[in-house]
Amino acid sequence: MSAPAPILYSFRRCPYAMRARMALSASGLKVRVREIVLRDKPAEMLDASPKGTVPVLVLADGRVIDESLDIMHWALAQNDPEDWLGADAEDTARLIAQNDGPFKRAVDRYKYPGRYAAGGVDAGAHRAAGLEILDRLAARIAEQGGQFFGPAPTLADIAIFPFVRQFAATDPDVWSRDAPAPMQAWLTGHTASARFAAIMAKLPRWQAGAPEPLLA
Ligand SMILES: N[C@@H](CCC(=O)N[C@@H](CS)C(=O)NCC(=O)O)C(=O)O
Repeated sequence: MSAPAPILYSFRRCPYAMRARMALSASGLKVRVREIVLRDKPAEMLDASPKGTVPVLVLADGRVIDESLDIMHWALAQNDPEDWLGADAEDTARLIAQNDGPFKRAVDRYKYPGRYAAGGVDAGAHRAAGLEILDRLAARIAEQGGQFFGPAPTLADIAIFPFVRQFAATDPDVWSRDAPAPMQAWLTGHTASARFAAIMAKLPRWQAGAPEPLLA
């Protein structure tokens, strides 16, 4: 008998969980999804990973992978039919670090200025900081022919687009007016993909004993 499929604790709208689901889906591996809500995390998830962030992948042998990038690498190391790991690793890591650091910081403060500092922060300044990063990425995309490393997506594109989507959704009018055209086209390509639609399917909240749908 084959080992049971790994379990993914996930939250549909979390950009880190999205990128993990994208890589797991691309790898074609079977994964059982437990959709959680952040304000009421299941004890089973916290037992596996006490730090309490999604995504968390629990393997059949009990190993736990609780960082989204590690989940992406784990999945693609087993099966990478679209060669997402084919791009330069150092450059990939640099792009992702910029995203997960300064860009994510700008997105959070642009989107929720009231959550940071008493009296809030200046959303416009953080929007501008985000757009500055996007301008540089857009130049790269234009030069490379559509994605960060040539015409086909690689790990960096997939790891980053869920965060750019969040930035864009904060104010769609600003996005269509101010975001560089290559970036708009890049984002639309990713969010309009069949795989993205599949990994964004709405799932009922998991509770102990409830069925675990397989990731599409
Ligand atoms: N570095 C982590 C970050 C994951 C993360 O921060 N996820 C958020 C949701 S988008 C979370 O679970 N936050 C905990 C909470 O809100 O309680 C990763 O890449 O997996």
